[in-house]
Amino acid sequence: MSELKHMFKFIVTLTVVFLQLPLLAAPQRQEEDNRPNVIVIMADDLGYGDLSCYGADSFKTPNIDKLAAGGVRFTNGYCSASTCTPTRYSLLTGSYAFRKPGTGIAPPNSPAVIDPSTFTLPDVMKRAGYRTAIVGKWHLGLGGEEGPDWNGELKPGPLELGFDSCFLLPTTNDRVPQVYVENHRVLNLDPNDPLWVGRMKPSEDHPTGITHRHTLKMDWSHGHNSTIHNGISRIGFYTGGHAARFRDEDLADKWVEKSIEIIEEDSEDPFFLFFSSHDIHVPRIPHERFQGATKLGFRADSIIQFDWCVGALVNALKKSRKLDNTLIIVCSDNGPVMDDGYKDFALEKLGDHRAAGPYTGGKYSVYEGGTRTPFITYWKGQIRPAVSDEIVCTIDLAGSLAALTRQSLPQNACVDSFNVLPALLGENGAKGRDHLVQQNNGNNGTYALRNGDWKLHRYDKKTARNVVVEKQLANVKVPPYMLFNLAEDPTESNNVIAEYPEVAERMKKQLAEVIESGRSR
Ligand code: NG6
Ligand code: CA
Repeated sequence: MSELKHMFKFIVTLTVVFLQLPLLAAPQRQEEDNRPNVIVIMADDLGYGDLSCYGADSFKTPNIDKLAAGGVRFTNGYCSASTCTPTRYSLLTGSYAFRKPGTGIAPPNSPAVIDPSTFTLPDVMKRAGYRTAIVGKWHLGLGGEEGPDWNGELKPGPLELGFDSCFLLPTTNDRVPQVYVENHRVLNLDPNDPLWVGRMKPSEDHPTGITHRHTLKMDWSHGHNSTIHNGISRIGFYTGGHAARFRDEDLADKWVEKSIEIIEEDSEDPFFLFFSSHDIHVPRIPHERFQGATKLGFRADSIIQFDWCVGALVNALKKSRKLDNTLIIVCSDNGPVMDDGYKDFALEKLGDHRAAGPYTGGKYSVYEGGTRTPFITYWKGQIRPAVSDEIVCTIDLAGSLAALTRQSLPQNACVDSFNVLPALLGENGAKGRDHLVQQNNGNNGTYALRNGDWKLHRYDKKTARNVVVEKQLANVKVPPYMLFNLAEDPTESNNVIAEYPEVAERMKKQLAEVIESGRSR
């Protein structure tokens, strides 16, 4: 080899090494200081059409609209399931919930659904040096196999999954018990009044939504007729823990108060906050100051309350001069539902409002209304305002925030989480997902696969809870497969499986592959 050739090779090698240096090096202090704070704001049961920036015109959601107008508003943003526990499981693990048994709607005494050995979204952020916190709804179980030790240490839970701190609604607001959990303990629990939680009526004379129905401030319509607290009967039974019990009306204020503490904390490290609102899940009991805010009853009043929370977080960021350095993501855990067990007249007072926007179905279904939900990203000065049609999903936050913090995911972790960061940041020409699997609840064999404009439904059972959101929940007969073209038929009304057998075969195969291969990344 000639001298010149040697020299050339040397220069090329040197250049390659230099180009890779930033990728190989451990995060430098200087780089760390550029890491933005990240707040994931997840609403509960908020539908595609439930915000004025997504077309609602029966009421206004000015605070979220402001983020949408100054950030990216996604028209193809999804959560991964049409119920809470599996969506939250996927958000935190970056894996489809159908891969793991026991990821359906968690009962009050559910043990921790996510194994502490799992590499999670908060682990991603912690590894990048973030302070990590969750405030609000958990609904992913607490404790080992025996379930939660309500009077002792509640672990494993968020702190064993990468969160430095947690302030929780441990189950759902309609499931017992109505107490806060701070880190490993029920807050304000008096040891002389221990908390008992169970599935069976604890004594003959224990008042329930059935025996004391006349005393209720909000009547139930199905389920929700067990222990009464705050004039509302719930799913499941409990006794004791009186000093620890909250008022439903105060939940939103509490989430905001606790989140502001995280935002305002004086620290060199950025924070990752999962603001997990209980709004607008039943029982919908907004604070008195929001009751009557709309003409649509407590369901929409709770949307106004949620919007207020978003505004309060943004104000806190402004006040502490952190707004320019914070990526905010607004999303939902599943689509809308009208009557989810309480008589709050959501349907009767609905008027022209369409909670799922133009889509069919809602909570519990794999029609678009079940999982296509509001999805907004905002980062002042960094994200240029846009409306994006790219497909993005809450399951992608682990992969995308790993990219944001210049990390790669471990090979066997977050197996379904794609890096869609450029799309989330609204970069020109950036692509989202090319396909996405949706599911309803747990691993019960109801799936949908979206690929481009095509959507395949797959039902391994003969019936599914597929309902139009404005109607009462119903199990309906379903065929094993249906095929829709979302571009021509966004309401999934016209099953074209007979007309496009090749498309159907291709999609069936792709869906089976995603399910059987154990990973899609
Ligand atoms: C259902 C409840 C519903 C709601 C849902 C979970 C009845 C009849 N229905 O079983 O009210 O709590 O579970 O909602 O009890 S989720 O948004 O947390 O997934
Ligand atoms: Ca939900």
